Amino acid sequence: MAESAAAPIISPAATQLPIVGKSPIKPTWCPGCGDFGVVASIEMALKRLKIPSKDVVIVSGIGCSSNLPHFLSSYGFHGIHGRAIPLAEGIRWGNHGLTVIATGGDGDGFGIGVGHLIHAMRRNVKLTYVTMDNQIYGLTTGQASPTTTLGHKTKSTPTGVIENPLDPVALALASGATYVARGFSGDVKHLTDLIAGGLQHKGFAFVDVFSPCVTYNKINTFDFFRQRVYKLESSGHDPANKVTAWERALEWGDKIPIGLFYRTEQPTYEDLEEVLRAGPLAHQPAGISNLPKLLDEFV
Ligand SMILES: Cc1ncc(C[n+]2csc(CCOP(=O)(O)OP(=O)(O)O)c2C)c(N)n1
Ligand code: SF4
Ligand SMILES: [Mg+2]
Repeated sequence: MAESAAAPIISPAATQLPIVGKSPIKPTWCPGCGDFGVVASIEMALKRLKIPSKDVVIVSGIGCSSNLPHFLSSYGFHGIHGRAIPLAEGIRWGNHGLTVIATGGDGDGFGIGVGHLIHAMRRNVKLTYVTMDNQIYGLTTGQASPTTTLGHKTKSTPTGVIENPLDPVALALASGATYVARGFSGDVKHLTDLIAGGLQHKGFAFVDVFSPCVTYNKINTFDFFRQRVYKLESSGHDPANKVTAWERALEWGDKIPIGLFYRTEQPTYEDLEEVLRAGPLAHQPAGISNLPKLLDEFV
């Protein structure tokens, strides 16, 4: 697939639908790519919550997965590699009346963009971040990513990966995310529930998704996950318990948990920040009201 240049998305039909649906732009993903299940789940979650198209912004970085905002009829911004989160934070702070969803891949979010991600989670900015984690760089044709498993032979690791893979769920728990979930794009109904829960959550909602790259990752396939995943919701896990959330996050092998690991209510960045508390900046008067006083302080 050709790499897209950073550009705002201006689709003629964007926002014409009252509720987010498909855009006129058809996905360019390979047939069978896991990302189809993710875009369908985001669409269904938004439809379920009946959030008007005009109030939804979907932001991304660069990667196959980061093409996602083009394919839905909300507002969107296809940004640059690793910068989905700062874009999403900026949009949210400019107008925190909007529903802001950041999307992207494991390379985008856990490699080049990981610093932004950690700080957004610890700030508890109200965003929903959905990662399409295929454990490979798909767009650049199959190099190892931060979540590629040990020993995996890729174009950039011809003798096998020698670096320990990063665990996105554990990273989110350690960074203070207040909603931490993992889904599988082969189970769209369950994934829709997790994303809808994230959209309703008051704070940073992190949803990591096993979203297989059928072209460049021949190890972590749909079959690999179908044989291993089990649902936390049917295993007695209490998402209010951070200690057991940690225990579940560390499970990897014959059994791999998906579902809601952890959820807690805490004040958001927007609740605590003095200027944002007065309402969305976009609705506040522009300009500096007390310029002489400010100049006195600084000169
Ligand atoms: C600053 C910068 N470095 C590197 C690249 C090349 N690049 C584009 S996408 C990508 C990785 C994409 O992997 P991932 O985020 O996992 O997305 P996927 O294609 O797997 O969905 C890289 C390294 C870039 N576009 N910009
Ligand atoms: S290369 Fe992989 S991630 Fe990219 S569209 Fe194809 S299957 Fe999906
Ligand atoms: Mg990837």
